[in-house]
Amino acid sequence: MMRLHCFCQSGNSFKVAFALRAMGLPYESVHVDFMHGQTRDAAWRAEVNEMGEAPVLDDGPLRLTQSGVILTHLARKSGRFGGRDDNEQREILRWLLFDNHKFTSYFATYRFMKAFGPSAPDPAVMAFLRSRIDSAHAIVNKHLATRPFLLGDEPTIADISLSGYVFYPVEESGIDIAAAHPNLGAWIDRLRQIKGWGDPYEVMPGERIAPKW
Ligand SMILES: N[C@@H](CCC(=O)N[C@@H](CS)C(=O)NCC(=O)O)C(=O)O
Repeated sequence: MMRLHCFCQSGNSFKVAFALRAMGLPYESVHVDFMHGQTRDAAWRAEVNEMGEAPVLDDGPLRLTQSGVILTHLARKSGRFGGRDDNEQREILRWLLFDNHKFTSYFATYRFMKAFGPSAPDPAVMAFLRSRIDSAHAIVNKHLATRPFLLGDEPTIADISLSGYVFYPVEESGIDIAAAHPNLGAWIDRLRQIKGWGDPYEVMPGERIAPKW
């Protein structure tokens, strides 16, 4: 049985949980106590992930980190959501890189600082992040104006990757993605229809925390 090291606030982990469920691959969750510093612990880094991050997926002898690597592994393993040919696989990689650099990363940082950070966030930092988020969202919104999913008619792990944080409550980030970007809103609704989709707080372990700032 595969083991997913994750916690419920982690959209990067949700990408993997969503993929496993959509692909029909059985797995068990291992809670990472991120909120109490487990990923900063030297022993955890030595044993589980030197990069100090969730998600981590154990698949037999393989211990995989980086959601993009894990999603690619799962698509190959299941034969699903991985693109039909070399061109589609390159296109998926292009979106995974864009997601990790711009679409997920700025939003995840903004949301974490606003909802779960140890002190009230610096407005100048938040304004910078917000401009980067709005720009990334606008790019994907434009792309989705002419197709239901990133590569066309069918969802792939590119969609699953970009969707890591879009299902969390608006009050955590204060950013209503669907209201600002209707094509993203319609895409989010389509992703919710995929068999296996579940709310991040229901499919991953850990204690739910009310947004702080
Ligand atoms: N690019 C990584 C990002 C993973 C990541 O940033 N995970 C967060 C939790 S959602 C984390 O563990 N952050 C720890 C840190 O930044 O120190 C991936 O896609 O797996």
